[in-house]
Amino acid sequence: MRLSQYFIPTIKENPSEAQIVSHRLMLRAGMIRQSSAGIYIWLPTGLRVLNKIADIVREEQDRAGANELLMPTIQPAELWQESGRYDAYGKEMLRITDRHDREMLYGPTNEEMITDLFRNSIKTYKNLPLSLYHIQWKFRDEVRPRFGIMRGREFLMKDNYSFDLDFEGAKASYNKMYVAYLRTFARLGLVAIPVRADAGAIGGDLSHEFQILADTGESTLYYDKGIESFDLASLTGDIDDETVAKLQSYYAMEEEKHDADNCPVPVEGLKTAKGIEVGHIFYFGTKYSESMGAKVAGPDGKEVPVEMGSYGIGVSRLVGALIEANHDDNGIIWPEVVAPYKVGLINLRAKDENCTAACDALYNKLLSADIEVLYDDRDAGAGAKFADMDLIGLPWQIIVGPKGIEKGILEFKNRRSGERVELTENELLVKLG
Ligand code: P5A
Repeated sequence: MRLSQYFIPTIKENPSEAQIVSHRLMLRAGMIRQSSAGIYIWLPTGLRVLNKIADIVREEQDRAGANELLMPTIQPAELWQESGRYDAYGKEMLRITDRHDREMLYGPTNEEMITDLFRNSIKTYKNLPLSLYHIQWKFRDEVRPRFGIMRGREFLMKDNYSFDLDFEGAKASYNKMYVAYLRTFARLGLVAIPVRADAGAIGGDLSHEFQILADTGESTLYYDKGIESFDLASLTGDIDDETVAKLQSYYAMEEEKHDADNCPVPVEGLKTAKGIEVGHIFYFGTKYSESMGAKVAGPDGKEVPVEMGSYGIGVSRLVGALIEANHDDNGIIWPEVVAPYKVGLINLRAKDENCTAACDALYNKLLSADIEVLYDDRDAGAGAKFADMDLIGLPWQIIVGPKGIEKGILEFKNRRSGERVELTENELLVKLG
């Protein structure tokens, strides 16, 4: 993409409404714009990152044997009246009436709708276990939307739902998702600590939150130092049951549930930190299947309510969490796997015909090699171009000026380390390939 044609309204000054660094940088780097409180427009750069995160989430869901489908954002109130949550959900639910005066709502989550789909489609244990998910916008009328997309009212969630015949099956499905989550966050280069959690409004018996450590996090955590020996950011390979059991045996709890007097870990073995909740998984048994009559016939022919779990990842929140974990004073530093483009090409002298011809040729070569490149072809000063490129945070920069062209070399900069090396074009293409 040529910057001269790209819609990326960057901002020089710090926006006064932004309290945390990720919100500030997302506004400054032209990734999002607020439409109304807690509701955002995703601009091209923000959308590219959002889609890349969603792709990684999707790959790990598919690897775990889950089926992707897409449920609507608007749901009928009846389903929620059946489960008993229509009143319980309170003001956080955005309620809508259609032209026939039917009560509808903008879905804050999809347990009811998926249970309805299940009861209309599956009748026997022979079709189990079953795992269904979608990546869809949700709406929760949060009391205090804040920190940009981190706590939005409209946000993108991956939500998965598992169906099993019995508790053992449900536990296995739960652990499968637990592993998928470890892998997903590790692929994003994040340390996400699985924390034992209250099931809250979703209801249930077993639940973990996945928390990214960050000073700006909204939760305070207490956890066994031993967890650090797991190298969570590298857990991308096969993760066996033993590792899962070991990790789950470690103490990790949110402040509200942490009881210092009865904590199994001595104070010196305990760490405390702030966290951002990027995922939350629940086993809740027959809570919805019972109230909504989702039953399957078991091997003995007897009908039983199906055992369920639900598993959420805050896809849009992850954009903010990734920036909290990857930035410096100059801007964002994208990990390669989610970077909006892999490399930025800076033409230092757009008015110079030779320089522009060389940059254009290199740009085309990069495109032919399928390397995602953002080309700063604008007629602007070098300082402004460097500042913008650092702010946007692409992992690599190629800096091309008339002097280098004479010598047949290009400058290649690593955004994270700041290291600059001089390379020939071939060397550079090999490095990026
Ligand atoms: C699990 C999937 C659920 O809704 N039902 C379906 C269960 N869980 S949850 O914890 O309430 O939400 C899952 C994840 O969504 C993100 N999230 C948000 N992101 C941005 N803004 C919000 N207002 C918001 N609320 C929830 C979190 O990452 C959470 O873990």
